Amino acid sequence: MAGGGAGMILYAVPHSLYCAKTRILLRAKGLEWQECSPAQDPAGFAAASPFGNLPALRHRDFGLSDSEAIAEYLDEVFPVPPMLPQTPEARARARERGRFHDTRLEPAVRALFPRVAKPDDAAAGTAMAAVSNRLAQLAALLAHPLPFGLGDCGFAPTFLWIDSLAQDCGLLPCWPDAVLRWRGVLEAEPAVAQELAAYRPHAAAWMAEKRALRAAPG
Ligand SMILES: N[C@@H](CCC(=O)N[C@@H](CS)C(=O)NCC(=O)O)C(=O)O
Repeated sequence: MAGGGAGMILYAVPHSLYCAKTRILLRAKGLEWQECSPAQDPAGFAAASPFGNLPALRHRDFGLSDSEAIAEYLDEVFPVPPMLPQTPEARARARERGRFHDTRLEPAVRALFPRVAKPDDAAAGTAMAAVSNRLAQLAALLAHPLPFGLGDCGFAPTFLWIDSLAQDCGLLPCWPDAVLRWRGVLEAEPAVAQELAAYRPHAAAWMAEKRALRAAPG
């Protein structure tokens, strides 16, 4: 099996962006994995993720959840290619970028998800302004250049959601030039391009499912 990964199970659901984030790391590492939904293996999922978080991983007899913890684990167990840079400062920057994604940008985007089934122009406007604010902060973080790695994996799926949600609510966020340039480089990474190609139809299916819940115009 190229690059290893024997006995690797990823607990995931198709539309989850954190699961897409973890698959980008698996792809970048050249690892193979089997995918399993929590419903297919509730006991295995509960053992790997006692607090119900997706993604979760089982590697042989070791279970773990949270995309960042999984990424750090995989980078230690399968060190080639490395997904963290060489120096302590650059490694800290990469982690800072990854945490910014998980704790700042993605939660701002997540606030728009309920608006697909239940449109609300004022709430969408407030949420999209918060996304623009986070994108401006990301532009500042990008002033620290880093090789593609662990801290970057969440951004491409989140950018995909920003596009879908913006199209849905008719409000565009403000994309700083530095973020747009970096997005182009990021999406040209083979692991990212492969995952986006696989993930895009699942995100679109989720959008269609939620849009179908909208009350018919009376
Ligand atoms: N910080 C977590 C966030 C993951 C997350 O929000 N996952 C969602 C699916 S995309 C989830 O598990 N939701 C169900 C739950 O938290 O109980 C990570 O990086 O794994």
